[in-house]
Amino acid sequence: MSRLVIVSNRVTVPEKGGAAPAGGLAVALRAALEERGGVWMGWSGKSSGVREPAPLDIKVHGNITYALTDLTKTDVEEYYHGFANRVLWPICHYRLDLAEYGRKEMAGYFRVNRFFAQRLAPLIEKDDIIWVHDYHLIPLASELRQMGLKNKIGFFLHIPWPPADVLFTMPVHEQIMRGLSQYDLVGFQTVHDLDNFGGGLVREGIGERLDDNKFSTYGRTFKGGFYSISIETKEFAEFARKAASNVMVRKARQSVEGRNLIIGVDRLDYSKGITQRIDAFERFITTNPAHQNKVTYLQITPKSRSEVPEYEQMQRTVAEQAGRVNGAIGTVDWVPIRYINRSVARPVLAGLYRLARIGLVTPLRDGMNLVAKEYVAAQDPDDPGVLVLSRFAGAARELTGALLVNPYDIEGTAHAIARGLTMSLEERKQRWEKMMDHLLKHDINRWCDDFLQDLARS
Ligand code: ADQ
Repeated sequence: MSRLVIVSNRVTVPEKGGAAPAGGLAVALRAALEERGGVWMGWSGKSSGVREPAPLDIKVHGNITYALTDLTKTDVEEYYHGFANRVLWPICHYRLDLAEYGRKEMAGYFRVNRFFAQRLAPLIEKDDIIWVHDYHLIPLASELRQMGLKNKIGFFLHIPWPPADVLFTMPVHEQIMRGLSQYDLVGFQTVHDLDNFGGGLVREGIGERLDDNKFSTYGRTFKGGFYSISIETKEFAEFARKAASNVMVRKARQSVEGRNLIIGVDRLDYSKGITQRIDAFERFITTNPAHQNKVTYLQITPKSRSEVPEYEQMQRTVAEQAGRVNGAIGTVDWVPIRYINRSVARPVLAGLYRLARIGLVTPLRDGMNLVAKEYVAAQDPDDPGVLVLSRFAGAARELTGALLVNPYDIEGTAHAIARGLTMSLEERKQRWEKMMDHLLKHDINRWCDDFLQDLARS
């Protein structure tokens, strides 16, 4: 079996003493690396003012070598905050209005990708398979090919891929498409993203879609595919089952005694539809007064990307909105919305999901959305809750037992909340079982194996 080299913007290096890492993705990628032996390379998260960066920080754990590089402050500003998070992220989430094109940032993005390639190349052996993750590193293969590398290189995009009309508003769209053509396998979350990619190529006359999801463009033929990312279903269900004895979960349960809990869990990001969701909750209460004082909506939202102005603005907007709604519909003995800006340990999160009668997952656009899958996995099989899910999350294509909503339709989402709270046990079980069966068969390990098998065959 070939050695595996994974490259992603950030790397989760295990803590000293082997403490469990945060998410299922890190566990699965590490398992794949352990099995084959290999390297995981990425940015250390540190930045310095000097032009000449320190040598790679190498850490070896068992079969895995972690290789971390620092970046300069300018690199981080241009490549990460500038192009990745202020151009590619909004464009891929269909938010043309938020994209900020700056030549400096675009050049910084390509420069840092070249720098990554220069640092990575000496670590690569002839038969290694290379797996690059996400929108930060699209041009990496192209840089590696220019350095003469012939290895198999695969790419997986964790976020949506937009249709041509949206993508081509980006001044450097052609370099981005050309960058993707240098991989042997380009993986998307859903068939919809894959079709957007293929459609864009054909419509602009820069490539052809051949049989079996092969594409031919810029003098190369490569394979496309869709691989819906998932979670460590069994382990997460086990966390949730055991969480009943956790102190924080017990406290949470006592504090909502006699009320139904609705839960929302998202990074603070405009793509997650949090403001629309709060509006929908308010509408639900004002149009269903019988539920007043009978529900608590818990929104757990750690801050993210605060250096980007749109995110900083959003922190204020959501906090003000939650306060306004609590003021408008709350009573002396009832705070309708509990809004928390912190991360929660994974086992506690599993326990909170299980307490909630409704999981409210309503992104305006999302590559997949793992919260939806975690909510399902955490439910009590004898008394499962209801998932209210945006039809614009990749997960909606698989989680067909959810109540699907259009998150822009505030009344429709309010109606789904009401329907979820009054759904019979029989219907809840039937919907949940269908989703849980699917998640047990399609877990994160299967996602990882499917991608790597196709890459090896490509
Ligand atoms: P994200 O946009 O970060 O991921 P998501 O898929 O929901 O979105 O993953 C978030 C993860 O963070 C979940 O595992 C969740 O449990 C965790 N999380 C969120 N809030 C938390 C909190 N307060 N405390 C602890 N944990 C918290 C991107 C894409 C998604 C895609 C993933 C994986 O935007 O569409 O599903 O990558 O490919």
